[in-house]
Amino acid sequence: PSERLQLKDRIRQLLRERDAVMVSHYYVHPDLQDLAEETGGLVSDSLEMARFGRDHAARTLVVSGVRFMGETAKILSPDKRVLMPDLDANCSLDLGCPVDAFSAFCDAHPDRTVVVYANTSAAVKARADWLVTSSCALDVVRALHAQGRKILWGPDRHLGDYIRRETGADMVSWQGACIVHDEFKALELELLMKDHPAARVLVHPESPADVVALADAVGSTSAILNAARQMEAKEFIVATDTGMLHKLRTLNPGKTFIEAPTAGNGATCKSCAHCPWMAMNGLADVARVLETGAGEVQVDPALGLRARVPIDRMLAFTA
Ligand code: CIZ
Ligand code: SF4
Repeated sequence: PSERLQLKDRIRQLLRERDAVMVSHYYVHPDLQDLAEETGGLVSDSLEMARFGRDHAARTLVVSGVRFMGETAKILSPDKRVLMPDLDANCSLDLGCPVDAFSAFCDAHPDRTVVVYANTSAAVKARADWLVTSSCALDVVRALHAQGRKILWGPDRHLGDYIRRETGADMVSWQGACIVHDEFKALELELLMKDHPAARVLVHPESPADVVALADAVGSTSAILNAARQMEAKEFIVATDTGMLHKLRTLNPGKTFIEAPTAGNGATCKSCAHCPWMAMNGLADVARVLETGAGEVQVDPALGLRARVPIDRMLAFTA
């Protein structure tokens, strides 16, 4: 523990010396979430992380999360230095949506408006008309559908299916999945609900449809936080990355939060409800990259300019 406290103090000092600010995702280790807040930074979802980084005066951003979040920060702030604790922290949605194959899919549907999820590479964003995160996806697609547009969606198939069911939009979808949310299991969830009949069920829409169908509230990390705060219940079952439990518990001291069940157990599940890439972010890494300048995110400037167009559209839509 004393080593942890020393590291935290060292990072506080480095942030001041290097004119840097920390932004952390809800799914990273609690230490990185708390430190971001204690030092004037932010812990949030990818949409608010991107906006905060763009608007903050610091010349260096330390982004604790996964690769696409660092890239998005760099695209919005090309003149700032963006550091990540581990540049290998990726995402199964990003990895499962290579730009060449995705572009061919878009080319095969020239009549469709291309809407992509934030969890994609800069190159895939550059191919898109719209970028969305799970907190604004429904509203953006609803607006496009109202204008009579047909949608090409990617890469998360469960989120795409959910948006189609909710909006009635005409959508074709890339077939990617998040290895964390894809593993939540409806049958096991129903059994857990029987053991906790008063519990409310909160589900992220990257989860399979039969899990979403059992939810009392479906939505992004920020929507899940709001639902937990507003609902009267004392107990909640949560189907999203377990990193989220830290914020849920600190903001709701009188309430109990239970992890939704995934396939298998520690020996057999792939992610066990915690993203292995988010878990690559640590205090020692933050200190190291601030110290040495390693872990700097690079995005080709011309590509960044093209990728910025759909991101700016989203930020203006949600302003
Ligand atoms: O699952 C993710 O990576 C999420 C929820 C990203 C985000 O939009 O914050
Ligand atoms: Fe990607 Fe899923 Fe990890 Fe989020 S939790 S970064 S969607 S693999």
